[in-house]
Amino acid sequence: MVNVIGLGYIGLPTALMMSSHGVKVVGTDYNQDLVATLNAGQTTFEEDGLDELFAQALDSGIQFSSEYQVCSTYIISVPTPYDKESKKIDPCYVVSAVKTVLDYAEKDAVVIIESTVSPGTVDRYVRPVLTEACRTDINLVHAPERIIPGNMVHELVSNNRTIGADSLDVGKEVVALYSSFCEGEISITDIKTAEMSKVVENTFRAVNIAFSNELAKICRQGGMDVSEVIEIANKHPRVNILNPGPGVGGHCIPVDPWFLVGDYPETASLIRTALKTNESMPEYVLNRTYEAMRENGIDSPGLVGIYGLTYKGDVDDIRESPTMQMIELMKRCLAGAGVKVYDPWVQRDEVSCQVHSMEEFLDGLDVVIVMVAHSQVKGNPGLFGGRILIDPCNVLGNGENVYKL
Ligand code: SAJ
Repeated sequence: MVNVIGLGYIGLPTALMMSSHGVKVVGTDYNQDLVATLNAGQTTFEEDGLDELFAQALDSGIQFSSEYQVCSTYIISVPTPYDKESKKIDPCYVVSAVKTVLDYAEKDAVVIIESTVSPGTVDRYVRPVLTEACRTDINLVHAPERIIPGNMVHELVSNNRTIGADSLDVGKEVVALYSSFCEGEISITDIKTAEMSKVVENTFRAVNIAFSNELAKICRQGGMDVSEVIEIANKHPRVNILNPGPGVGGHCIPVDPWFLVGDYPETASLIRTALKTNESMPEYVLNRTYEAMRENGIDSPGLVGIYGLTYKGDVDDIRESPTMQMIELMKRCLAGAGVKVYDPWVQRDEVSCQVHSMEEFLDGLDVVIVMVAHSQVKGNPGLFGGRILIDPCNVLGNGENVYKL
């Protein structure tokens, strides 16, 4: 039996996937409301294919509880927040989950940490917990996830994976477990290499997005169309530039690379600069908006509409979203004046300037910033009834009233 600890964005789909592939699974979360929702037959967030997977897992007998289980395999997928000042990881949830697991774990149990952690976290914070509890029989493993919100269910099956373990035998045992559903290649390595490679994957993406954001600024200054430049450059067989945008959100790409900057402040200078470039984008977009307003004889700063609260298109997740960063900025610089937000994917109230229908949103607005590329807006500037549109995601297509980055 496998006890999955933490039933959030990663733990829940992983638990469901294992269960629907014949592994006996109990999912545990300390949030009793979440457990009650799952036990009432409902999933807790929207994701393509998740409801179908949930139904299969229920048929296969998955159980949900707020209690840890006595068993021989645990998967820990709890959050790993980071300290916004020091930029270092805060492993408190991982450490506390491991401590509790030790009260239940059978002898020689395998404890798999899926949560993203900075390189060295297991050695520094988790191993001492085992020593203190006299549980050096426990086999620690790091098996970082790689799935992308919006395509999680498919990627869980098809992505390659990494297993970091202290011994090849334990590594192979864990490979066998994940092979129950994973069709990708599974590499076995040591724990620190697994920790590092995960952080490096997200850092690679952050640095490359920063490159495209910097290109957008250069092209604007030099009077060139960045999308066209990138499109042409990408025809080179060894060039693959990502897309500039209004900033980088989500709980991974704007967060994980800071672990390296926090731990290697002198060395990680390129990474620091890249992160700062990405963080500068909401302000850049706002300035571009005010510029467009002035060009059109509209009061600047005046009332601005922001379409999209989530961190990317067609998800309901707002963690670290560029829109939230932009609203914070407007609060600081303009005392929060002049902003209205609407996101068809977010019905719950997240910010005070939020409205819940397109009609209410467009009422009284001259300018809309389309911060998120939800499918609804793709190639569809008409949705906004002729208003001036700022399109940092480059989704609307060309139009007289459409301003690109
Ligand atoms: N973005 C751009 N330009 C691009 C691509 C993305 O500005 O060309 C922005 C998006 O709009 C979004 C942010 O970056 O704000 C991140 O979005 P994403 O879709 O690239 O990635 P995430 O955060 O949803 O998921 C990432 C994935 N990591 C990589 O692609 C290396 C995923 O595989 C990881 O599992 C996940 O982080 C994680 O949990 O670490």
